[in-house]
Amino acid sequence: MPVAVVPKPVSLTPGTGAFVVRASTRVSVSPATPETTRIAAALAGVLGARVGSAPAPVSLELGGPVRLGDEGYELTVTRSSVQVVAHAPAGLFYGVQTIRQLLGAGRRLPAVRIRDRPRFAWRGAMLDVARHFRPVRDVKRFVDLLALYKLNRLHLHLSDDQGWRIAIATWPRLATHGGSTEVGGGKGGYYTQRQYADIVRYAASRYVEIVPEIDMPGHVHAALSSYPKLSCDGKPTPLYTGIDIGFSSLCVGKPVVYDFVSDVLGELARLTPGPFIHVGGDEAAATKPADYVQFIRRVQEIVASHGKRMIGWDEIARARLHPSTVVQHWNPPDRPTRTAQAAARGSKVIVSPARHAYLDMKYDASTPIGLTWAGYTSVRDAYAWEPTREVPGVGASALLGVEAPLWSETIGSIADADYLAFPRLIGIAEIGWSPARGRSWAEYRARLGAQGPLLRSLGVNYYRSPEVPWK
Ligand code: TNX
Repeated sequence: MPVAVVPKPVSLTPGTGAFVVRASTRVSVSPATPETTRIAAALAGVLGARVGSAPAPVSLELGGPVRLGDEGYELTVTRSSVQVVAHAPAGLFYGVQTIRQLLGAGRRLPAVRIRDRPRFAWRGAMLDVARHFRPVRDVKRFVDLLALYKLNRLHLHLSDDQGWRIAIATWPRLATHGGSTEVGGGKGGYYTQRQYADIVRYAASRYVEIVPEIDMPGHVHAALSSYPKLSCDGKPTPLYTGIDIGFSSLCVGKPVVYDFVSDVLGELARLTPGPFIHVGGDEAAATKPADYVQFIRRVQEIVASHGKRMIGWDEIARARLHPSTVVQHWNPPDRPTRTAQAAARGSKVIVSPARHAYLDMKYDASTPIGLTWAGYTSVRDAYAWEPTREVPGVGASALLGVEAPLWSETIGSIADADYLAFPRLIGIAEIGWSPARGRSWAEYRARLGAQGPLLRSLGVNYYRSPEVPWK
């Protein structure tokens, strides 16, 4: 297998020979803007080379054809040169990611010609930093791995029953009290607004947009413990460190709840340059159905009043949604949802089917961590599915893309997170990027196996699945 790129490019033609990177190799970029120069410097870092202004054997060039879109690129490697051409900087960036994979952990780039652009606009992953907190450095490292596989959205699940993870100036106890523990009783933690802004900037420089989620009206125990007036009985409660779901609710009839929602979402909207705010909305078993629908409609107006588009888990489709509201579909097929009705009224859909895309499911019975409620999810199960056939009534035109959530009830360390996310997340990345035609498990597993040296060189604790011929 000479050339193994994941996600699989739209077209790839192998050449003969290889370009060998030497200490004297130079990288040039044109036009040299601050943004393109940053991308060239990243490539130079990967090659152990330097950026020069003179024409060089390794070149990045804007001015490629419009049909490449914002994220597409063309890469040509010969024995004597490496050239990436794109229409926009993100395309140059993705060309560089392909070069990283071609190099693996070595110094030789096989001669090749690649033309490439993504299938879906939304190629995401989600980190649950609420059940177990992850410090900023872990989030940045995860962003780096997303970018390597051309994923472009990181959804941060910032609040849940067990913890509140973002400082809110107008409601300070959310973080200082609500963020002070986690599942299992560890010390938890939260991001200051400055740290959150740092994550947003770091991700943006890798073409990853941060999508913040505050989950409501359920999954709010940490908020109720911080501010008992948000609950219907108003009684103080201790923090919760177990893993049950569906027992907490904001008091949907209290006016103060909407002040809270607007203050929190307003601060988050100002900190988040991307257009989306995720409001959760899942598993609100402690909220009466009529209250739930009313609450979601009001929250939708509040999100709009802060200039953002709302996203929610598929339960939000029980309420009448604006066409600009996005539904994230997760429930298994045996549970009725109203995702298709929302799509028929114009809402776009992100698919995160629990049985394929939930990175927190065990691979098989021998997996030491993970949950099993959606079944075991092998590396193959996470790859061999087609997003346009996942939700009846939701076809290609309604799909924004795919996202893989990593819920963290059982994840106490970054090594655990790596183990569940990798290699399954790489398969989700390919589903989001590559054309459906030409994808097959038999062919993919060999390309995936070829990622081994690069993953090891990056210190990723991936699951050495026996399904994959690891190099
Ligand atoms: C369901 S998926 C949840 C989460 C859990 C997850 C565990 C969804 C929207 N809600 O609260 O963490 O299952 O797999």
